[in-house]
Amino acid sequence: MHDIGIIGVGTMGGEHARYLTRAVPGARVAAVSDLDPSRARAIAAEIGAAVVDDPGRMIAGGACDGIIIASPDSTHPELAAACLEAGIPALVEKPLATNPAEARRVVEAQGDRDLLSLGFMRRFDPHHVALADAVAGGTIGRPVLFRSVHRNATPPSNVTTRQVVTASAIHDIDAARWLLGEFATVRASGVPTTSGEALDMVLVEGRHSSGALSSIEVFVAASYGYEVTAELVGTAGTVTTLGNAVATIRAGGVAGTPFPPLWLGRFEAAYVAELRAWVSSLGDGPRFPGASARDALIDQIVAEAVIEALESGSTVAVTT
Ligand code: ISE
Repeated sequence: MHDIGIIGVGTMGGEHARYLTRAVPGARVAAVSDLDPSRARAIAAEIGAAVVDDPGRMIAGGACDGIIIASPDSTHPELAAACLEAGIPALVEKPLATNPAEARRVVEAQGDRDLLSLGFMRRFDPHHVALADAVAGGTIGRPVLFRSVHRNATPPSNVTTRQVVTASAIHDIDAARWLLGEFATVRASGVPTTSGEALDMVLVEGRHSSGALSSIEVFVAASYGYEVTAELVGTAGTVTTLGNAVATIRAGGVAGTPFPPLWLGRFEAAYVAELRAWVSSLGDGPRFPGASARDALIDQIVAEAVIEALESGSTVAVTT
């Protein structure tokens, strides 16, 4: 049984605590920490864990076999570095950092150790795995286009264009790299659709080193619900993810399928699979099959190129 500590038990960290408690054999949440002590106490009481006020003490205390970092994005590099210092494995929620320089410092501090795993859960999403399987099986021929649609119902309060890219679009960037290989260049454009100045609707066009293309739409103020779909177009066919509805509702003269308000409703299976794979990797277990810290660094570099492309209106080369 592995004892896990969770730093940050807000929306994402709180769900990780519940997933670990009810759906991940071989692990239990031993301790939680949060900047809001009442939030930490509430989740601790719900799942039966201890509250540790100081995340540094949780990391260095030696009582946990692994740490999940689900605190605000800006805290990820420092906490990941603390886990490296303590030699304790960590599952770091994306992104690793909010800029490439900070991400690079963490990757360099890790060296050739394999302590950090990154929470790009689409690599465990059954829908996206079906796309990867089609490529691996040669079903669609040579993949030439990845198309991703990523819509949030409402943006985080005071969202910035940088956050739209580094906190949201970075998922699609990682999925595109995972499916088609490295980016060579990106172009991007965007529009503000709400009262703020942030470009909350962003379109990214990527060209990969293989010659394949990516087309990514990220719209964080879509209003109607949370929706993520993806498609791979190949020389012999296409593979497209299906919606995650389990039924069509007919009422009031219309028929439709409900959309979840948040990403948790769409990606629960992905998160549980990701947590099971990470817990299995602890101790003498097999290597975590998901994204590595180096993947997260390259994702961050591509995200920075997208931000530069949005600002300049030019095609930006991706140099890793
Ligand atoms: C959020 O942090 C996530 O990781 C979700 O998967 C993503 O869809 C959302 O845009 C982010 O804000």
